[in-house]
Amino acid sequence: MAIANLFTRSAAPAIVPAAPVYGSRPDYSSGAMADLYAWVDSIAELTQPDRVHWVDGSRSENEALLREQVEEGKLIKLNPEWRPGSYLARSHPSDVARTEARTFIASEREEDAGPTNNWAAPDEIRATITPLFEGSMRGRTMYVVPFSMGAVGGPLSHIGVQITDSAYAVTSIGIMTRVGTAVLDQIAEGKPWVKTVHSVGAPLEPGEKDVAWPCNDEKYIVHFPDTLEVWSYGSGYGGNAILAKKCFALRIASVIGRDEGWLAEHMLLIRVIDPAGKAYHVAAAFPSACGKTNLAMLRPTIPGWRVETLGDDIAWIRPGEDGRLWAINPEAGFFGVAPGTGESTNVTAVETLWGNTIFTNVALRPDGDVWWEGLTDDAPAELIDWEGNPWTPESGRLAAHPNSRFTVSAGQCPQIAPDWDAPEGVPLDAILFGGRRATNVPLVVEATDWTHGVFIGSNISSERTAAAEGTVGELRRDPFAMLPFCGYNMADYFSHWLKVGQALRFDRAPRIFQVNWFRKGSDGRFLWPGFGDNSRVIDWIIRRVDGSVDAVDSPIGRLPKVEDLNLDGIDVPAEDLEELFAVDPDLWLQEADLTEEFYATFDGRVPAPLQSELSALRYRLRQATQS
Ligand code: OXD
Ligand code: MN
Repeated sequence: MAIANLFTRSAAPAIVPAAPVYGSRPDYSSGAMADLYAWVDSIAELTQPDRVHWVDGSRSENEALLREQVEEGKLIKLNPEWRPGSYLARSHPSDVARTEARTFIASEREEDAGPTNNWAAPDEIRATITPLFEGSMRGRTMYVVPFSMGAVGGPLSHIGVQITDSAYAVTSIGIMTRVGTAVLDQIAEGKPWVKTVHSVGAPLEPGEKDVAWPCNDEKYIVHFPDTLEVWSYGSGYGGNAILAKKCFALRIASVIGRDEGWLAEHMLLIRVIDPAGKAYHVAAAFPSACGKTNLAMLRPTIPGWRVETLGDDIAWIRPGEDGRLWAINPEAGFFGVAPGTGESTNVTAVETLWGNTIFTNVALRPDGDVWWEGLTDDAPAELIDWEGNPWTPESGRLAAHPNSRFTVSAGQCPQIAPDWDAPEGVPLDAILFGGRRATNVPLVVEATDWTHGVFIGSNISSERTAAAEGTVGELRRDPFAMLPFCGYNMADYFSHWLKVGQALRFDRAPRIFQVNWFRKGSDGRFLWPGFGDNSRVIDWIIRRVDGSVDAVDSPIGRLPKVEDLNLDGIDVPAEDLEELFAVDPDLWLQEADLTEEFYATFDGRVPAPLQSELSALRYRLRQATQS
């Protein structure tokens, strides 16, 4: 098999002094690089691409890849007058979200994957997927993409290499991570790296014309935590194809974190600055498509408060020698949900997306810009919908897919913290757990201590959204918002959280809170305005951290005194406030029964301190029913 480089076919004439061939294999002599070369050769041997391209992360390379995708009809270049440097991709209609049912944890022992993951025996699943990868890149280019999660060389950072046959994935990884030869230098120095392989599973016969979004009906997203590998087949969707993100930075990294004493979390990261100029750091876990990006880019509606964005989806968190928890955002960009992102809901995101953005499955305007539901109050009179069909407001269907996305560099966010990529990260003051709950869960409740906070985290449940396949609206348990992302047994993960807490100084551990912006009244109306007004909840949280405000004990944790919430300038009727904080002991006893059922699925592996939190909760609730 001939493996040439992408641009060798147009190689410069011999009289031009030899310049490095674009996309060629960089020459290192270290033994560690020999391992990388051998691995790349073995994948090329298996997948049989026409060309191998080593990605150097340069601007000119990125531009060439984008240009090529436009020429091939895989990207539509948006009108530079409205959206410079930006593109629209339209996926195959069947490849629009993470495929949790096709996502596997192939740990040696089944109990290490646990009941919340699809487990597969490593040998068996290798035997199943290897034939799928055989020749899967025929007719295509195989890209080798070295990437770093976290600043290259940082103490909390980790590196990996993704092999992929999707240029769309390469250009997306270029936004979402730090790609380039600096990472190869690290590999050459012997730094461990994670191996990730991705194929869209659509080989081309000689002369066969490619389609706009190649993919395969058969999909496998397989993680091998014992050998730190990911193999993804059949999907081009970001969550399945940008392997540095969910696959590595959450599923594999959670396993590395378990073994090394740190946490890989599905959390945004912000710096909150109070009117006196004092800064606090908050991490918050919410299930997919529940407003994480909105909170990450919060514009407080209360005067004097500011928020700086540090990350919108993933945080790597490690106990420091000072007894505090330190966190970084390992990513370099945002892969956010477009619908619902608008001037009134997240003006910061709208400003971030001014250009240099890859949009996927949003609608196209006649003037060559993009649109999605919620960007503006009124829809344009005509659009091309996400499937490429003419659309008008009368069409009676959505113009953008509900899980349509933008991919954009973090550095483009107007309120990004100046030190957002500082290698050592930031010390955490508070951790929030949230979900989308129409009933029962108050606007905010504070855990009494770390163990109670872990108990709350283990009990998060939320109404399903479009970020993954499944029935939207259905209530599902999503502990720590990590249900689809924890790479090992969730009960062991609960124990790990307890253990990390023990490594902290008790007076320096972040305080833990549960929040719910989505509670509805009996008439089906949202009780809380949400968005920028969530700063009022953050304000109370910060004042709790500071010890400047009291709370009221309730059976489920500490609630604000309503008079301590800053409600200046908004009109939330007293009855709504009462409903927002109502705790119905009978309904909570039913929640406790569901917790018991959930814990029982782990065959006795849930740590005893959480079982005893459950008993204590029931005791307090029963007392409350009697009073
Ligand atoms: C995401 C997700 O894309 O959680 O961030 O699905
Ligand atoms: Mn996410």
